[in-house]
Amino acid sequence: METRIIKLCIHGDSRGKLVAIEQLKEVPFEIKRVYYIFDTLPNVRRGFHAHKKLEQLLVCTSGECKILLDDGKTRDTVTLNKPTEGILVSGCVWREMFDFSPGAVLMVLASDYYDESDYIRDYDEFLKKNGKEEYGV
Ligand code: T46
Repeated sequence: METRIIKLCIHGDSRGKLVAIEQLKEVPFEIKRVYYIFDTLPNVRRGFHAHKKLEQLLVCTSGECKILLDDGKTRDTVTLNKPTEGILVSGCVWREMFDFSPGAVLMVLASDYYDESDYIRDYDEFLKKNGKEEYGV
């Protein structure tokens, strides 16, 4: 699975805390796009796709949410609930986001501009591309 947790450094003083993320430093790619997901209801599940090339760092800057990551062979669920920790997702990994707490904000730094042709939104197509057999999902 081409994913890993990235710990982000806190610059704190008596006024509060600050986290900085720079391209090719905390993230191993050039940042072309930033988006964030908020006001997602607790019973909503989003995502349901993989990317062909895009690399992303996902940080839950406020509240909590869960991310299911599936490379066609193994499935992991990661809980994001710290503004100082993100999950780096590279390679063709199926993702679903769910269990958003009230007020959760999921910020995503992406290596490229939005491009619908980079999405694989069909799970069978994803498994075929990864050369894996479906395994009872
Ligand atoms: C991902 C997960 C973590 C844009 O117009 N520009 C954008 O940059 C993005 C990300 C989305 N959109 C439009 C496309 C749809 O009409 O916003 C709408 C919602 O997008 P989507 O259904 O793809 O959202 P999620 O939450 O299922 O997935 C998003 C990202 O699309 C995806 O790359 O990895 O968050």
